Amino acid sequence: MESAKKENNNEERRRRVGLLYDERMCKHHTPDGEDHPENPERIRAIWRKLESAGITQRCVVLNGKAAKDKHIASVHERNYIKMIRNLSTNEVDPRRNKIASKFNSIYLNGGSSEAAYLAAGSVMEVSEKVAKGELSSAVAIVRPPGHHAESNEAMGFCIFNNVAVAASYILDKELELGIHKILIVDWDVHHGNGTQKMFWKDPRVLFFSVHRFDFGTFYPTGDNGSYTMVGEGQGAGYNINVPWELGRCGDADYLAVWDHVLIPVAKAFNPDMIIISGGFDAAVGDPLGGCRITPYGYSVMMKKLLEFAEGKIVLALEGGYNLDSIANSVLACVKVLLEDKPLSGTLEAYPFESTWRVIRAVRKELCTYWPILSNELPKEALAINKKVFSFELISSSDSDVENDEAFKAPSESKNDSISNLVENFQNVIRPLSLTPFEESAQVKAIGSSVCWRAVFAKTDIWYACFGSNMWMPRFLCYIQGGQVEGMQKPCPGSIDKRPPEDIIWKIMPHRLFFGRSHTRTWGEGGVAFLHPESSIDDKTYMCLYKITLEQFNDLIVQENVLVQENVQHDSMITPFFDLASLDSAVTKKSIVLEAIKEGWYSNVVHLGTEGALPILTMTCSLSDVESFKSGKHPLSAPSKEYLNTLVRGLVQGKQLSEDEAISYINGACTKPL
Ligand code: Q9C
Ligand code: ZN
Repeated sequence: MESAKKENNNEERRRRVGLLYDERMCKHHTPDGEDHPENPERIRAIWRKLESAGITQRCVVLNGKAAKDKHIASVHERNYIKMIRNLSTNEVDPRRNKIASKFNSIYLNGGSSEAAYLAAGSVMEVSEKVAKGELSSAVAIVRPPGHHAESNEAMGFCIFNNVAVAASYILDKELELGIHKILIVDWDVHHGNGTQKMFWKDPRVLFFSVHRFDFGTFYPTGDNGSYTMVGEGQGAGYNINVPWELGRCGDADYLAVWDHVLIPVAKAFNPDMIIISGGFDAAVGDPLGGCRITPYGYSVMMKKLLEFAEGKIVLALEGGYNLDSIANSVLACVKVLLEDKPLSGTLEAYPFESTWRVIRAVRKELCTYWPILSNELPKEALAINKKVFSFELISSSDSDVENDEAFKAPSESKNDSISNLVENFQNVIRPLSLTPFEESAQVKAIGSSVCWRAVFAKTDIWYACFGSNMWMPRFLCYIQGGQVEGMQKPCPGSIDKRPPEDIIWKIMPHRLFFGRSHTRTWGEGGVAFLHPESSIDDKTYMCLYKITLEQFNDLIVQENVLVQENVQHDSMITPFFDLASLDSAVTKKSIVLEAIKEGWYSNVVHLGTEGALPILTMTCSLSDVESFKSGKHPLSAPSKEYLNTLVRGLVQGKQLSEDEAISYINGACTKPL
């Protein structure tokens, strides 16, 4: 009954959502058909997704419209506009290639000029309709993107700054449209350098950008994306940058920024309209961004913005290079604009420690302009974070966090390790400041359907290897997928394909030996094992990779050949090695994983810690060692291919010369166990 009433209500005040798409914007592509991440398939994929989800017929569909030079001229220089206008439409034109090569990360072809005018004009068009109230909100699926474009310079796949052109246009018609203040939210993974410059001194436009910064090394590089860049003159305080220190940021990080920076400032600024520079290259799966916002994350970010400016929101596409990710993310955003049903999904458990550091820095820098930012941040969030990161595993007894009754949703999972994990997290994590509408989602995320990957992606460990994985290209097969010289079959790789964050070498007091008659990867001959127990007489070279607990789980699966037989393996649902396993590995030094007892590398050994992170390796069980000793299983020297790989690892890792490496391995093969 309640829901029927709701539906009626929605029917009455159905929101008119504009959707702009125009195939002519696909005519901009690389001149020779070379692959490029910013390609026409991007907007086609989004459009197809919206069509097949039945969304287009529920929206007001609009065609593109070219911008006029006089409107572009409010943010771009006349000479630059002229040059873009006069780009030839010929299939081949060496002069055009020469122009493109003068810019950073720009290609041009015969369709580029038309597409650039359409992209800018289309964002103008939908913005005007939203400003007038003809549309409640709108999404402009445009390309080329715009936010890197500066007044006289194309860059970063952008030609005209579509969002800046539109915002200027709307404010120039201030008296007619009644829009006096515009909030631009740039959630593209890259800093919106162009937009920042164009409104640097303009208090009518509050420019907010959250982006990977990596201390100035991430594109577009340099200091412009720093949180110290707050605007100037009348515009001081109206430019807000949230620069991530590293990749891998996800829903929890973005929502923390929403809750503790953007939303409080938006309340104070009280915009008449919001334009989102909606890049989706911070989405999980994006090849350039390295972040992990889910479609649900985008929908929550969107929903929170919908509370402002009477819902007058324009979403303009910027970057985003994984076709599935961008299509699903845009779909999630449009659904929010249609307001047809409450959001559902799961949230990651907690933001990075560095996220809180950045939020603190931003708030401090801007609190003179936005006094609401002077308040202290909730302390407990930080304390909880530290605990998880330093691996002081928390049992219910030593938890210093008060129990939140609403938080104790019963676990639906019958699996023991999951229940343990849920229990651990219930004890260490409290919801962030939540508005009622997400509270249930957060409880659900941690209570009943833990997305272990999202959680484990935030937890680093050192994986120590002593075999072929010492050679980085071979190890990367487990992360990125593939097959290197000497391997007889490819690896599928991890779901999280990012390379290790750090690599170090250590020598450990454990016995290295070689056993088994053959392996599927290397053929005839033995492979390396490590005696799980230490003995000071032994010295083994170990290469340590800093990877996530998620990647470690995917590694365990592949090391034990559990994948190709069964693609949808249990490990997709349940991690083999969870925090409870880690707890026992640390206390017992080594733990044989029940679920993969039949594998040869099912024993995870805790070798110590490095920078507060545990060092873990994988080897056989103690009983396997006994079987090797008794001769029940053969001890056997490595195949030539396998030996080569080990030697390469040791040599390229600058541990030993080639000769030394060979005699090191031979020594380990010949010494009795
Ligand atoms: N070393 C947008 O997402 N990368 N632009 C160039 C050169 C350019 C991204 C790397 C990335 C531009 C709109
Ligand atoms: Zn981008």
